[in-house]
Amino acid sequence: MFGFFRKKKGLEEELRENPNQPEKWLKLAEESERRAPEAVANALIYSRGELVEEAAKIVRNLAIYREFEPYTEKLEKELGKDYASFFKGLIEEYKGNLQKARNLYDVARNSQNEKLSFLANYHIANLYIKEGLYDLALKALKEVEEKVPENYKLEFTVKKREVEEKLGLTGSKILKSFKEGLKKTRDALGLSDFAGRKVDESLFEELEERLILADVGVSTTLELIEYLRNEAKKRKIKSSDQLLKILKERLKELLRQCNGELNLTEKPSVILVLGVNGVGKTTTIGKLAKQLKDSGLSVVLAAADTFRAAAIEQLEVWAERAGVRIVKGQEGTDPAAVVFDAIQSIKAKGEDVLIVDTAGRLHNKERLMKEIHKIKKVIGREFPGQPAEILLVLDANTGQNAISQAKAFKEITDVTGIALTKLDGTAKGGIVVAICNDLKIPIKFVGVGERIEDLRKFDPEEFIEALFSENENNESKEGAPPETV
Ligand SMILES: Nc1nc2c(ncn2[C@@H]2O[C@H](COP(=O)(O)OP(=O)(O)O)[C@@H](O)[C@H]2O)c(=O)[nH]1
Ligand SMILES: [Mg+2]
Repeated sequence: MFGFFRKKKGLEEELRENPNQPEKWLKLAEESERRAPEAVANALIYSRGELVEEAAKIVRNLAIYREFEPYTEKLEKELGKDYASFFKGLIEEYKGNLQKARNLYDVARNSQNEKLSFLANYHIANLYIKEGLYDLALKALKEVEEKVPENYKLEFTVKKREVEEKLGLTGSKILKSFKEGLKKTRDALGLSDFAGRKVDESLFEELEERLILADVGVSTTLELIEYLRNEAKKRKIKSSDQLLKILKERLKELLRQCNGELNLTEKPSVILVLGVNGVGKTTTIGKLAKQLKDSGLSVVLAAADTFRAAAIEQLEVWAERAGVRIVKGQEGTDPAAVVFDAIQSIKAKGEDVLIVDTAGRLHNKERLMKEIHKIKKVIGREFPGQPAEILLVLDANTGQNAISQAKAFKEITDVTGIALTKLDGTAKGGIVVAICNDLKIPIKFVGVGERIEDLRKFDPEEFIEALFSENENNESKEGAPPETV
């Protein structure tokens, strides 16, 4: 303990005496959030730009974009326009000025330094993704595919796969089942009943009822209706079709705040999966393992739900289906010990991702809290900064109860994302909106069935489109090959 503090103080002193130690500046940036902006700039300058990937990662991970801004001038003076432009680009992207960011990255992509040129290109691809220009994104990603630095490999592979999925190059079958899966919620909402009506008090009342029926939640529903009333008055809306359009846009806007990507920036990355019994943790882990594996990553599962032998066996079945390695212990073993073993074996084999299954006995909160904290401590000790993801699994069928569960888990630990399962066949799909609005936790995945391919990255746009789409009577025919013309 004391040794640690001495070491930290020593680092700052050492750098004061001899600042020409770029790696140590990086270390300081990681240790002291307050000094991070200055330390990152110095790491870059003293390494003559060699540490650009590491520096960019710290600026992103610590979200020190704004604090870093004053240092871009110094970068320009010391390292030239290329480097300064890249970091200015990061800052503009963060502020949402995408066009400005792209112009800045464009300057940096011509740099002589391969790493800087890669990063600039990679960020340009990211901008295309943000703007929904997936074909351009894929082209940009392919251009730099040969030059991906080691510590970007994970992120790069996942990103490329996502873009390919968006372009329908993979997984188009899954897209269909997502829309099918939401059928009951769509029926509960019954938005098609509102078509072609005039906007009056009874319309608002009925709409309110339907939203609550679909589990959008009382407070969120009231907010939405209030918003619609105001907009209707302000924009003099007369027809229900226009009103529904406004509702749709509003819902998309709301859900966009909860859009989040799986954080896999480090190698290895650890994903800790939490949630009460029966919500679908093990199933979700199996599906996720398969997806990550298909995108080229090596994945290991840790069976830290040691409460029941069946739970371990079940994870084994999923590991086999996904074709990934599993680390397990006997029933009743200390879960943290299983995690420790998994970590040791990953260190030895150099694998990419560890997913930890846990037991979710929320009725014994004290004990669960202890267990989770112990697991987290073991992970953090071996892999500093991990787990990168604490994924909470919630069952859409439980409706408003899912919200209480999330609140209980939030009290126990930080939750970085939600996987919402069983959206297929539930009429309570509106819970997505309630979760987003009430909890403000990113929804990273939705489960739409029991098969290994039935896990989707949550996409607000797609979700709302599916809710508002018409039910097709010939849905079953959709899978048939297209008729030739
Ligand atoms: N329909 C449907 N069932 C699911 C989904 N995810 C999980 N399940 C089912 O939910 C049940 C409990 O899942 P399990 O993974 O064992 O939950 P755990 O106790 O949290 O690990 C199993 O029967 C799964 O097949 C989903 O997205 N859709
Ligand atoms: Mg389980």
